Amino acid sequence: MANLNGTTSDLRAKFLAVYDVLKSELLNDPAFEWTEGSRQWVERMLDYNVPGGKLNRGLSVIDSYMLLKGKDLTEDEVFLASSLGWCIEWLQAYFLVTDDIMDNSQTRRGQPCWYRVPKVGMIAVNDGILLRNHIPRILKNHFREKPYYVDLLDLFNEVEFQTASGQMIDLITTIEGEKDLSKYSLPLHRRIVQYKTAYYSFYLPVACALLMAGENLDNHVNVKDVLIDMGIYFQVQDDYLDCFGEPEKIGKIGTDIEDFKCSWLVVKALELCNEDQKKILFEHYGKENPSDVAKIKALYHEINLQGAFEEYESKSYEKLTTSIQAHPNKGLQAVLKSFLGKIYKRQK
Ligand code: DMA
Ligand code: MG
Ligand code: MG
Ligand code: MG
Repeated sequence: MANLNGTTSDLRAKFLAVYDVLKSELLNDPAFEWTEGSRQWVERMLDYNVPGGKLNRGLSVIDSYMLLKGKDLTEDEVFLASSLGWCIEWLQAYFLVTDDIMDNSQTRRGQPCWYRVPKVGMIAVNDGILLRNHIPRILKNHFREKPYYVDLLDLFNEVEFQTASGQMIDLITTIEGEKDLSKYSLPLHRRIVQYKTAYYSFYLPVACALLMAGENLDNHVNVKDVLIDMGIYFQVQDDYLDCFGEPEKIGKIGTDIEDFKCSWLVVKALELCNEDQKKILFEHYGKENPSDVAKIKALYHEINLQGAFEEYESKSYEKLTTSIQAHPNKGLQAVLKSFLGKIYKRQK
């Protein structure tokens, strides 16, 4: 059985074994005439980009399905839940490969971003498209006969659309910010992170488990609302770690200040700064130069943004716990609690 804070090492091993099965099916997809070179490229690309993360999203499909069912899973059920978990990890890989290009990032998961690997470069764009195309291939191979197949396809399509739309507003907002930084606000930040992060990272794993359990997603809007709030809290942590996290722990070097991002930190800074401090913010935010970035970081320390974040973190935890306790279904309560336990005060 899984405990409240995650999956047992046994389930983790089973989950990882499913990756090898799915990969080998994709490398032998009969819809393409494979050559040694093309097979090697895709295998290296998958191994580099799909399995190296925390795997929280993928593992939580098995976790959630188990908590919803309330008893141990059959081998077949573990395989199916793992496959859906891997579809989410594939979706994540696709978004990260393209996100790193657009954000001009250096590292991801403790290694160079895929597009920075020699001989990869902009081939990474097509690799992203391939990663995205693998999802319906996996779903077709394993779920075609299931009564919930159409709902599954529809779910992945909808969540992908929401995420891509979130990425779009994350990027075009910086054009407005460059004109007038004071346009950045908490409601704007909330809208960006709800779409770019919350749907695919928090709602999608639980929605997959609900579909496997034969549930109609329309009956679970309140679970969705709590998960979206949790996803927003998760992305605020990501924004915080971009500046204050240790690259060795988070596996990536922050770029939000250079990229003029509407990060939670800059929004909060606009709230806390006096007029003189605001001038520094307006003058140095969004510049490539390390000395500009250093001035912004010094300002963040001066106004104690870390303290403001800690306050936000404990308030969010309280609010989320209250909404979880208000939930009528014990199985779903356990699912939500397990999610919150995994991310509260995370350092990576
Ligand atoms: C992440 O936003 C959102 C998606 C859909 C990848 P981000 O650029 O803040 O992520 P990271 O900090 O991991 O680059
Ligand atoms: Mg990024
Ligand atoms: Mg980004
Ligand atoms: Mg980030």
